[in-house]
Amino acid sequence: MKFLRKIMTNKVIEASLLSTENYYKNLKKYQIPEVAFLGRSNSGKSTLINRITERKSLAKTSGTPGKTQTINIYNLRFSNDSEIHLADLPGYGYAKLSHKKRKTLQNMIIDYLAHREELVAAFILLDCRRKPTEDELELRDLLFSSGKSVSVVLTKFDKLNQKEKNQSKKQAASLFSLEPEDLLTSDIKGSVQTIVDRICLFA
Ligand SMILES: Nc1nc2c(ncn2[C@@H]2O[C@H](COP(=O)(O)OP(=O)(O)OP(=O)(O)O)[C@@H](O)[C@H]2O)c(=O)[nH]1
Ligand SMILES: [Mg+2]
Repeated sequence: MKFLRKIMTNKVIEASLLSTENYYKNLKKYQIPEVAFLGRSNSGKSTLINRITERKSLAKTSGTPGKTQTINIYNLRFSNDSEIHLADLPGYGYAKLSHKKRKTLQNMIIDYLAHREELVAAFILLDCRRKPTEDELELRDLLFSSGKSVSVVLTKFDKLNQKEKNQSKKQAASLFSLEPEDLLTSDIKGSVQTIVDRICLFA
């Protein structure tokens, strides 16, 4: 059983930044499937990219929201030799940016979701400590109407006790019409293998 689990477990063996653009139309077209990390600013998108690729600073992270302001596409190769592109997107709706900048970033995400043909699956990252905002619900609706596969990742799970973890899962499951066991979780140190395996499904 242990052996079986081992051969079914995928690892990212190569990861590199492929392109950085501020408009979806400037993104090159590829024959490789793409998955995207979305969510509000500071939800932990760039941090999770570093975790799953086991790189310290492949994606730039910051304690201050609004760090990622471009679409950054990474190329990942797995131990089973499959390949996928992973897009790190800016935060959706960060109130402290100027109205103009916020609109520009929101439109960048809306256009990307509507037109990126390579996109096969979206991962929405939710900070498990926070009640979902209007912006996050708007993003959820955009994802649902994109027709792509949607996975939910509750981030910063290390910040909650067991009771809060259960409550947070229940709340997110109901918002996304999922069962609590369908949700993915991540924390600063624990394993992110289930997330790697979920991404690998689309490669
Ligand atoms: N404790 C804890 N902190 C986390 C976790 N994930 C991210 N953080 C912290 O949250 C902050 C924001 O992380 P980022 O990865 O930059 O967030 P982002 O979603 O890429 O933010 P934007 O680029 O602004 O959209 C950083 O200070 C991270 O160290 C986690 O699982 N646990
Ligand atoms: Mg970021």
